[in-house]
Amino acid sequence: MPLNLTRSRQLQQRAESLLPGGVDSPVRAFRSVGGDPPFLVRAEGAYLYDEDGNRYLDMFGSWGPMILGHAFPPVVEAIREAAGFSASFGASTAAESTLAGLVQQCFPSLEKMRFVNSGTEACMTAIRLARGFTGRKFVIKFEGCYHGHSDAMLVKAGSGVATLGIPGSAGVPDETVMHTIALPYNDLEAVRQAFATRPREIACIIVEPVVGNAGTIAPLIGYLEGLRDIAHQHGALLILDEVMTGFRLSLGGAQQLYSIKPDLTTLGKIIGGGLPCAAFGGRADIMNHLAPLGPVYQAGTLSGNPLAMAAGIATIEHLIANQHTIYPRLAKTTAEIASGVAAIATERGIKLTTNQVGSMFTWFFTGNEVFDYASAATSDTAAFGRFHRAMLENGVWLPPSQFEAAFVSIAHGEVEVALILEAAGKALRR
Ligand code: HOZ
Repeated sequence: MPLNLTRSRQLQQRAESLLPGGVDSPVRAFRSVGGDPPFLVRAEGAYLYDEDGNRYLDMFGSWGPMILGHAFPPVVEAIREAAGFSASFGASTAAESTLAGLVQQCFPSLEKMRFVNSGTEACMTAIRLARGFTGRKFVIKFEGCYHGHSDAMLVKAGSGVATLGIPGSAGVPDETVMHTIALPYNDLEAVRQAFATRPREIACIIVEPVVGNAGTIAPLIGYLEGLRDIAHQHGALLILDEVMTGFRLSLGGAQQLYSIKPDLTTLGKIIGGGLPCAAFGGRADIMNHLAPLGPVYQAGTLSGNPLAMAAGIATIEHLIANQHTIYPRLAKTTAEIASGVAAIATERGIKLTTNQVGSMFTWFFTGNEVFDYASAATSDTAAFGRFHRAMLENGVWLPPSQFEAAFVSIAHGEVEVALILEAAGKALRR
């Protein structure tokens, strides 16, 4: 039965007259999966509710932040309390150091850090800092990895750029990306060659340690260690972009899971408990190059915003206190969902490759193993689009792109696993 989305369509018309594409971020427009997005009015736990009264099981978690589920009471309470004291000061507060202390407890490699408002800002500034610290210009990134929408990173990017099937972005002059080197993920030889071609010119390697923005792709054994070793042999820095993986794959993110100590790390999403917040940090000698201590400039009126700090503190305190139950449970629930649907596909002769790391996963509509962007791109995106639309009609909201990870929260349990398997049983057709 098609969903009744009458009010959503009215709201979309108004939105389209005021906002380009009716959205504030391109992938929300559902262009690559066909159909139009329901307009949401509230969410609780693992469920989203739209303006027409439809309910959906949330499998994208606001693109990652909602690890505790929606409207988690301690987070709601913390935001409420902070709001009563003012939404913004633009001056220092104790909460910034409280959150920084909690982050450092989880990520010991962040000897110092700075809070910003988005993953884009965190990555853009971490790269500027790496360039300022090393005095070098070139940056290595990987195809299908997405580090926000700063000019230098819009080269062979994942997320919405891959979703829309475009090479980069108009408005980015060639001169701005001439120092960005894009290489295939999981290929150390390509990295060695890049350093051999440009010895002493490469400032840093930035990588999603587990890719989420081309769909979920895990690093091959030894890959992350290899990146660190090659970078360090050549006097370059390793930046782990843990905007998605931080606090998600383990309390200490991918760097804890894979025992890799980067020079710099970027964090976002979960760190703000759903409010706009991100951070970058790492070695103190590098971070001390930031203004006002050093010559690398960065600033932000709303950085360290008190509401975002409060939501982040409440979220991370809960994760720390319950880490030994939360992370194993998340991985178990995710495995049940990911492999349960994969089994249905196999039974029906549908080619599906399932990649899962902790509570991130992707069903790629391909028979090939997916280990880099080129292999992810062998997916049948039209088949994914049909699956997405059918799942939505059956009450399950997947990320609206083949090239985005799905996320599970602590609000997902046995009932939700059963619900998604039932929906997939109806949606998966040859
Ligand atoms: N980093 C987010 C997921 N790839 C972006 C979400 C969006 O594009 O709206």
